[in-house]
Amino acid sequence: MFNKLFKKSKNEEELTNNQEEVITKKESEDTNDISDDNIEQSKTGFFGRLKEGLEKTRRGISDKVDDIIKSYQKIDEELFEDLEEVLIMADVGLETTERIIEDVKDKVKERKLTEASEIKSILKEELKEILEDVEGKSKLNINPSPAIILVVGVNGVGKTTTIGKLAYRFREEGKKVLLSAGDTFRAAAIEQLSEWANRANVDIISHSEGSDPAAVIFDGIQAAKARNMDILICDTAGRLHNKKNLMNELNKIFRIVGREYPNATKEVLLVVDATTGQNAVMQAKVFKEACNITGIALTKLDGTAKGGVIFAVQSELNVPVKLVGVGEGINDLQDFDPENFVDAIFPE
Ligand SMILES: Nc1nc2c(ncn2[C@@H]2O[C@H](COP(=O)(O)OP(=O)(O)OP(=O)(O)O)[C@@H](O)[C@H]2O)c(=O)[nH]1
Ligand SMILES: [Mg+2]
Repeated sequence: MFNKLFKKSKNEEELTNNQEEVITKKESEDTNDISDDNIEQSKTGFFGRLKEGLEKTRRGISDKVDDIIKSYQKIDEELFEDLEEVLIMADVGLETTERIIEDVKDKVKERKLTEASEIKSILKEELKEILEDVEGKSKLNINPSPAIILVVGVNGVGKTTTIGKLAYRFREEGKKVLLSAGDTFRAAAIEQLSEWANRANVDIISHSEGSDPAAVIFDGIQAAKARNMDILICDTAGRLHNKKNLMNELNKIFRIVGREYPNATKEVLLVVDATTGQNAVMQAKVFKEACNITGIALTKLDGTAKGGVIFAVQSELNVPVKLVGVGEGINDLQDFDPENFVDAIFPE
């Protein structure tokens, strides 16, 4: 399926030239941080962590909805206008907000509701419905093995961190995981991924700074095959000279994957940063045009009031959000669960 997306490249034959493969076996003594995280994790639990992470978004949506309910006794047009404002302020986006308000109005009419206090549960129901629209598709494509996950997104959104968290999780599940340092744009990017490989106690394939990213992915695939890996996770650069370069480079990588790993289960995971609000939606649209994105990881939901952007991402792009990042720790990545997500924003 990747091949359809690719434009022609002349350099594929050069891929194995000039490569300096560095394979690092990780030491298991570097796991102190991880154990601390585990202790923390078991104290708060997954839902608790999600709730904690969504604190600001909750205040921006749920608390404001409570204020509206208090100031209106009966449901009327002005109440809907206030509700609309709350959603827009929470970065739900104009198009998605309008859809939500229309649907809430319909439900209110159908059920002949008149009391303002009844609005909250209707809104909650509607928000869940929007997020569940692509339900069933929200699991990462990693079965059957072998699988390859290509992680893409603009610079700074959390790609490398998300890879580190995923690698740790898969390894904890007993899977054989290999990383490939396809962001060769900066030496620091390679080092950062190596650190994560260390923490997650998995191997990494990397070349030196400035080398051909597609060549690193090529070597990653050969190593994954030779070592019978379950999952190969590939980092990519988000910081290139311009958008065209970035997309050409990604297409070249996709071509290599299509050619060298045709039977692997494939996931193209776009990482977007919730703190950028509507910009995240714009980025997702640009990437969706250029590559066959199969899932989205929405990071940095902790510490932002813009968590409402998830509704816009999901409803405007029709690409499932599969993962949510709620912190910088190794355990702060969760499978996206619409029901839990809305319950965390609207606690009882
Ligand atoms: N609070 C919070 N910070 C996060 C989360 N995910 C990533 N970060 C932080 O975001 C910053 C950038 O993350 P990276 O993983 O380096 O992002 P990247 O997309 O690989 O960036 P480039 O390699 O520059 O393209 C780091 O400081 C991470 O710790 C998250 O879910 N929550
Ligand atoms: Mg990175």
